[in-house]
Amino acid sequence: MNPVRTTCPYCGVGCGVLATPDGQGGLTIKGDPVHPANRGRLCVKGAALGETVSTQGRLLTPRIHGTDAPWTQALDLIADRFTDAIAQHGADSVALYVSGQLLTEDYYVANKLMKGFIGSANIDTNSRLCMASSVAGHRRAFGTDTVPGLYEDLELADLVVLTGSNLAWCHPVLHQRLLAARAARPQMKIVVIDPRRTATCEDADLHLPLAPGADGHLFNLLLCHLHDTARTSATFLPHVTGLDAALTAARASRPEDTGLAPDLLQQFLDLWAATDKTVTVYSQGINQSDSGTDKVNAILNCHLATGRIGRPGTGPFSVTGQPNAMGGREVGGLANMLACHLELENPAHRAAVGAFWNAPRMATSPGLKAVDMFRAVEDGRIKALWIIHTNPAVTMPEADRVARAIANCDFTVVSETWPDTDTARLAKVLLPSTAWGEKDGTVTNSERLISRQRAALPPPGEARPDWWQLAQVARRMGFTGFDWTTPTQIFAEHAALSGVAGALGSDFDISDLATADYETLTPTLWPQNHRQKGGRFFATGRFHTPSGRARMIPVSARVADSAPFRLNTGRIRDQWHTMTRTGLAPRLNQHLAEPFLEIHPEDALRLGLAPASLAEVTSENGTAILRTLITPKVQPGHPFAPIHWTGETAPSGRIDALIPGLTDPVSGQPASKSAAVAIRPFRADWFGYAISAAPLHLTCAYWAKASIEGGQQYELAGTAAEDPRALAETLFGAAPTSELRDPSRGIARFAFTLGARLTGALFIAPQPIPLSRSHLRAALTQPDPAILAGQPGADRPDPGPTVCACLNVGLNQIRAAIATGEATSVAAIGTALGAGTNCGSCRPELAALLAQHQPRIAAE
Ligand SMILES: Nc1nc2c(c(=O)[nH]1)N[C@H]1C(S)=C(S)[C@@H](COP(=O)(O)OP(=O)(O)OC[C@H]3O[C@@H](n4cnc5c(=O)[nH]c(N)nc54)[C@H](O)[C@@H]3O)O[C@H]1N2
Ligand SMILES: Nc1nc2c(c(=O)[nH]1)N[C@H]1C(S)=C(S)[C@@H](COP(=O)(O)OP(=O)(O)OC[C@H]3O[C@@H](n4cnc5c(=O)[nH]c(N)nc54)[C@H](O)[C@@H]3O)O[C@H]1N2
Ligand code: SF4
Ligand SMILES: [Mo]
Repeated sequence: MNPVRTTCPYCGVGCGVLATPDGQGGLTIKGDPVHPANRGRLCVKGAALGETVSTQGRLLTPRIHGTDAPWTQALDLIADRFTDAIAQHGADSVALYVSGQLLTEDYYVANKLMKGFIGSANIDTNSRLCMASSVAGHRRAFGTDTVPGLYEDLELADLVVLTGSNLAWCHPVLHQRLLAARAARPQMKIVVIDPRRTATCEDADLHLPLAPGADGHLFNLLLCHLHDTARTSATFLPHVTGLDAALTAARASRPEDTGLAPDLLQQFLDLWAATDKTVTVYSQGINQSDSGTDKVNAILNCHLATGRIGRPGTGPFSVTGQPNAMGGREVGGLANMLACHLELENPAHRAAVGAFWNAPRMATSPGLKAVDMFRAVEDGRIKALWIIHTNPAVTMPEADRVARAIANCDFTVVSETWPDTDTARLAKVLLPSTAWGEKDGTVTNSERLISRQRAALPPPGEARPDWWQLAQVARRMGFTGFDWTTPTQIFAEHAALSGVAGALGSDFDISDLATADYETLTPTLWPQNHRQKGGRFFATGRFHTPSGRARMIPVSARVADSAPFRLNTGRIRDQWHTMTRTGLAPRLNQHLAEPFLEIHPEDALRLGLAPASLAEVTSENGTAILRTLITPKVQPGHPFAPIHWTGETAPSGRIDALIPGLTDPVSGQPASKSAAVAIRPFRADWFGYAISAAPLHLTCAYWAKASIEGGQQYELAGTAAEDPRALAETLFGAAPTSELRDPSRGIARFAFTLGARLTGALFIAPQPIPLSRSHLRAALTQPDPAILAGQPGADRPDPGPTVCACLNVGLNQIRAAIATGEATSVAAIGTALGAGTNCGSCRPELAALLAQHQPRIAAE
């Protein structure tokens, strides 16, 4: 079969993918060699896409109160309930909560329905948790939400500063492009600013472990330094207002506020000042803060003062997280935006969009932002809520409270691909959506490149696209203008509206694409109109403010008050958010398969936390139990935990249960990286590890599940003393076929077989189970008669924890190759073992392993 040219559904790099149906419902995946974002590269998540498209367990029919129902009945019910709520309680009593993972066409329909026809702006999106501070910062400085530069600028720069971005894990292909550019031009420098030592630091020339939250201080000090050393741009400053006020505010920041060693700070200031071709890349370490917008503007101030914007190799660069975070901004999917970068509160803009849509009831004021929206759900102001393509019961701050609010809402609709997500389980009506690989549309990546997603598989069951669901409900509510039969028609309408916006001065004008051939559309940079086709913005110094000049913003930098512990949160390399897709691929579960807490050795010692034990983390919002990972990579007082675990995969590992609903006053974005928490050892009576071909039903205090080849694995711990054999029988519903007990040490091990095939095994001990997971995990597919010994036989060396997920190479194998001198570089590890030679996502870890051994290699 011919490959279908499409785009990866994960991060904002927006890599082109060639997906070839294998004729059995699956897909073979390759990087698209001609896509400009990746030129054939894929990271491990993209490469594993073929392992996530199975329709087993998918939501395949609409459900009303848990019972399958025909589409007509579900759609009529939604239209009736929304119409009733609006009639009785007004337009603001209904809300849509959508996602930066929607396609532009889906997003366009959702926004048109709410803002033009229902007449409320109560549509907000998970981008509020993600990009809102960047949007607000751009609008304050440029007068519009415009990303000025291109990916190419990271390659053309002489200095790339990454702040609050773990690019190696979160935008891996862009990171690889950056490293390849530096390899070709070694004078290029990479600086990472992150309180934590991340995988991205392994390849950096300089790592600034700043005090958490102190970016505002750092960039304020930089602004003062640029001014004091006469590095500001005499030619660009006439295009900028507010320098003096910004400087006055910046003078309040002191070097000690950054927490950086004075010489390190000076090195950074001098390097930035001396390097014209500088790009500053930023992401959630900047945005997710209660001063996120100020942090963004502190960065933009430095680029504006030096005119380092819009020219090749220069500029601030907000890397977007989700595949269509940018498309959502373009259609106006945030509660305080209109469409095509027009302003909701501008009467001329509203009139133009209203006329174009032939809209009966244009929203006139901003709607509720995510945190406030769910508070309004909680207190009953929102009577009907429709959640599409996002899992807020897991990912919103104060997640327990949000989950309760959704459960108690009069009427909740969830459009999903899976029936059992934490949010889907709370819905009154569940609508089955087509998934990636089955649907058609467009997405815009971080550099404004519009790419097609194309269907390679037929829609399973009765699954329908998200745009279709929205349009059907709109029609049933009596609205006109929702008659599209294909996403092509929606895109053409969106592109035509952008022409109206362009005439009003909007930067987002893709009117040339209104008549383009959608089927064959190749990746295209916006804008696309008679004035500008692609390229960069702002080099000429013309901005979208009333004066035409950019605004520098005075930033009074502040950091969160001290607390015993401030919890930092974020992502791991091989998982995507709540793991509903990546969690299905066994190879993506090999790297880190359990919720964990990275904590500094001093803190662990003080708290009495042993390695690999469990820690109980509590905030005023909730509690989590996490595996302790003791590491000097985090600062004392600032532990880190990943966000990916859910009620389905590890109910006590839901991190957002801990995060308060504290938001940035300008953008409304939650401060997700600095929750005040208390930590103590979790006193477990027993620990366990299980593998099982069939899913297990667990009730113990702690469990974490991950899919593996042939079944699943479980980490377990309990607080009530249990008879191990009774526990084994309850869990597996059968008597074990063999067992191994050592009562004096409290150790009990059980195996379950069906004929000659191992169907499960359970290991119980009073301490964390020290056995090799990679060895035990393999037993479901590779028979091992000595499984209960827990150790590989002499003929079967233990590869250790997986480092390279693509080629399945373990830590022990890599360490051995380094120790024997077989491998002295990342490339040599690749030659010897294959590790790092496919997607390259693990190369930073290989470099770190080499660095650990380097002194010894040098000494020998
Ligand atoms: N593997 C993977 N990749 C992803 C995703 C995923 O789920 N998995 N999600 C995608 C999405 S939606 C997003 S938004 C992006 C996010 O991409 P990133 O923003 O790169 O990822 P995070 O891990 O959230 O946070 C980045 C870093 O900010 C640091 N940080 C915390 N506080 C501060 C601070 O005060 N200052 C500074 N300078 N740094 C700080 C953290 O230590 C962390 O290393 O990733 C995208 N890519
Ligand atoms: N503490 C803390 N919290 C955070 C963050 C953090 O760094 N720290 N990061 C925040 C950020 S940046 C983000 S972007 C959010 C992400 O948070 P979410 O968007 O809530 O997480 P996802 O798991 O991506 O949720 C997407 C859902 O859509 C479903 N789905 C998949 N395909 C389709 C489809 O085609 N149609 C429909 N209708 N549904 C589909 C998936 O099964 C899944 O349940 O989390 C935020 N929360
Ligand atoms: S870097 Fe990885 S996750 Fe991001 S778009 Fe490319 S393949 Fe997908
Ligand atoms: Mo995000």
